[in-house]
Amino acid sequence: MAQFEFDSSIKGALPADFQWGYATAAPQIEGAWNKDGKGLSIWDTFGHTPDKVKDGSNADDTARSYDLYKQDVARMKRYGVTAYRFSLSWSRIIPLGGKDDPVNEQGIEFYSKLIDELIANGITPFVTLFHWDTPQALEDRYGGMLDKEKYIPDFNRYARVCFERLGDRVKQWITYNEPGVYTLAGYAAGVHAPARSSFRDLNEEGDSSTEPFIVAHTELLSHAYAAKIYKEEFKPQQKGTIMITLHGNWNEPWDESDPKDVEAAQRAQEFEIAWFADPLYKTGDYPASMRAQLGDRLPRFTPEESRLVLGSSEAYGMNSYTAFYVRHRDAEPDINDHKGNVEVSDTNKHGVERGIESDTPWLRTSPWGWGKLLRWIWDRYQTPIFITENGTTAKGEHDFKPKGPDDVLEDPHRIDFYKSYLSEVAKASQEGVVIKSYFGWTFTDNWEWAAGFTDRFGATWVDFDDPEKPRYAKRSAYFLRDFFGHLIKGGTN
Ligand code: PNW
Repeated sequence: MAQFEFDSSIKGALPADFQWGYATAAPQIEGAWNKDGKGLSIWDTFGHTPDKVKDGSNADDTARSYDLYKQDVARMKRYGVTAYRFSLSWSRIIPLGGKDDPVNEQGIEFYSKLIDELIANGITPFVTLFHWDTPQALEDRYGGMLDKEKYIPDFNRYARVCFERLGDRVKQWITYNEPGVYTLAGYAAGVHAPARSSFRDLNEEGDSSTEPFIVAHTELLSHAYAAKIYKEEFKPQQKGTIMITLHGNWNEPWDESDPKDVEAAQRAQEFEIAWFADPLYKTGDYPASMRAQLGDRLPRFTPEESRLVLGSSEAYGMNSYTAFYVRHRDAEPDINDHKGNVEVSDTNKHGVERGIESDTPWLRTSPWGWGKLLRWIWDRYQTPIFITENGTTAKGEHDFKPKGPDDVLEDPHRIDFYKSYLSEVAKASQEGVVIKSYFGWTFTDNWEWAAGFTDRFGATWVDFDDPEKPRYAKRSAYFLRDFFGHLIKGGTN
């Protein structure tokens, strides 16, 4: 008897070549922070700075996937995935990060073995070059991405090493993960590495009114150069695809009958998503709404840069989690505003909640917004979408006491989340929105950046108190396996 019940109207809604699995990031799962020649990243520094991480933890061990990758791949196979998205640690591959610095062969060796293990188990690797862990040496030398002239050649060289050494087997490359979250959390709010902002109670240095836009510009340009290198020097033989992954939640008008709120919601959408996506997929330039508010604080593309960026990403990598209500503000925008001068709230004018709570304050289950977002992206950019992250935490998962190695954690909140969001993916796909992949965030519980171990996003529960970091399945892992067996054409359910 089937364990879960599925809606027959969406059976076979996704194409037979649809890829699905889980996404992870090196600093959140690998551990081995100083093992086998790895250099420091800005997240090692951040974790070792007192009072930066909520529970006082650091990225030294995390889930120890560096040591446990074989059992992890075997577990993924049991979960039925067809693909796995993970990131490379730049400072594991080039410990000092720079274009003239030595390559660490042991770092290459680790990723090479992981890739071989995946392929041997029939799992397609999707590889992200950069998931927020800038080499600390580059931050120290010239301020990392604040200096695009020095940074771009270093990133190009790193990308080239990865294509050269791993591109014979990796056919799906992602340059950056969420350039927007990297710059907003690290340079506007100052709550992520490299911990810069205008707020002197929190950070010693930084300028929230300018640096986020400078760093974003560096990310777009360095992405585009790396994509050009891939397409010109590697793609002809290796025949892979290269893209970037953008973050973005859905912004819904607080009062849908007020044209100012409708406009504010669209503006919020542009500040969050079109900031990166318009230069990449639509115009080669930043949205007019951003230029109007930010003026010269927003960098300008030269005509050559604009041509380089537009069309550089071969697909739309999409990370999204939730939705918010937004209301216009009558006051002038704050100098440190990066949201488009809006007020964000959990309820709309009629008191309707944006969704039920998870264990993470910003994240509510809002499938209604996710469905709208899929169509907004498709309508505006007309580019095939690879969903590269989506998922949730659930309350109460810190108290799980496994009764044995095969005990399964019941996580109905996460199952409901995945069921509702994937039903929207299926419906959008039936309508003609081109969606090629789905990666749940995330495979195992991990180190959730500044939240430390307090946010459990995994489909697998990890006992972080045990130095061996044993893993236990959550029920949602089996739900996803069975649901994809229903949704993908020719599947078993
Ligand atoms: C993503 N938001 O970050 C990252 O890619 C992951 O590394 C991270 O663990 C995961 O989502 C869960 O947080 C985001 O506030 C952080 O909307 C914040 C937001 C979105 C994505």
